[in-house]
Amino acid sequence: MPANLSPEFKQAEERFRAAASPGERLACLEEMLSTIPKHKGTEKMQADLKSRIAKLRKELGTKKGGARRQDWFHVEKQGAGQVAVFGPPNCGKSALVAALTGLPAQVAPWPFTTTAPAAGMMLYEDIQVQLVDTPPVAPEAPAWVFHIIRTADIAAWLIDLGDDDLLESTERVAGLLAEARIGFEPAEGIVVKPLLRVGTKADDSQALDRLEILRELIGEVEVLPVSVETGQGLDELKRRLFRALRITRVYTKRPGHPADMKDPVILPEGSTVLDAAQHLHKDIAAGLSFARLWNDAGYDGQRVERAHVVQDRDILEFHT
Ligand SMILES: Nc1nc2c(ncn2[C@@H]2O[C@H](COP(=O)(O)OP(=O)(O)O)[C@@H](O)[C@H]2O)c(=O)[nH]1
Ligand SMILES: [Mg+2]
Repeated sequence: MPANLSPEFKQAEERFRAAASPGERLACLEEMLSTIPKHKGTEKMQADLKSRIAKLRKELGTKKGGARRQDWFHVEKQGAGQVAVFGPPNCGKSALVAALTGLPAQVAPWPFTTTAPAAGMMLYEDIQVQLVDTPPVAPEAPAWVFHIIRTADIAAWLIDLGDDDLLESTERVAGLLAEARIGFEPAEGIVVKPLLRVGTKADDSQALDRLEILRELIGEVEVLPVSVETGQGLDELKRRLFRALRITRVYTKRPGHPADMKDPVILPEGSTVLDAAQHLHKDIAAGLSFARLWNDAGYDGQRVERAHVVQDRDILEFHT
């Protein structure tokens, strides 16, 4: 046996042994390959892993990815933004993602059903926001869970208000995030991520008491109680996720035509009229002299300059 196999590798190997389906075995083998130390002593093992992966892929009929080869656990961003939904085991991640997106919830518990992250689209008014369900943040979690959290636009930390041990489990999650150098306050060497804390299973009869107990640990930070059973908090959660994405929707119209209210241009907060034009077409931006603006805040076709900062739901008509 070559020395210096990482804990990540050993964990993936353990999961491989316990894996119940070929898909799971494939995911574990791929993780083993990505975590195996790359040196002479492991060359034979690497080759062996590669051939087992190739064989399994063939069996499963999965191709090796498109032109841009990505790690298998990476979730390509779709829609107006990506939210990583994470938390301890059984806190209600899959149930919440299912309730907000219609993605089927995996019923049996990790690690025997979920291998790769599952993503679904949440409709918010006229845009789609991508929610990524993840395996639990736990000591045996695969390292890529943190990759998902790091690369998402925002993170939703689920805290189980139905769990008597929520203090311990919340501290455990906090510790693992710190180890992965993910933080939610600016600090040295830390990836800072916009965060929403969500208290799940708010329908539990003791949910409010537990929320009080939780406050002693985390202070007066906001925790939004939600329940997929009663629907409590779900609309508010959608609104907060949208706000946390800090995007601006702009609708465009051509002179003499009604605005196209179906397909907004999605821009980062603080974008200008020129940014909106640029997003539509380089030529429109290049020839742009001004725009006319309509919105609920009182604009009714007035001229605005190229540097004018647009607001969510503005309607613009570009003039050259
Ligand atoms: N009472 C109640 N139970 C919930 C709620 N959300 C999830 N659960 C239950 O909690 C368990 C774990 O849910 P699941 O979504 O699989 O958790 P995950 O492991 O975090 O993905 C399941 O038995 C769910 O039915 C909720 O809002 N209220
Ligand atoms: Mg789950």
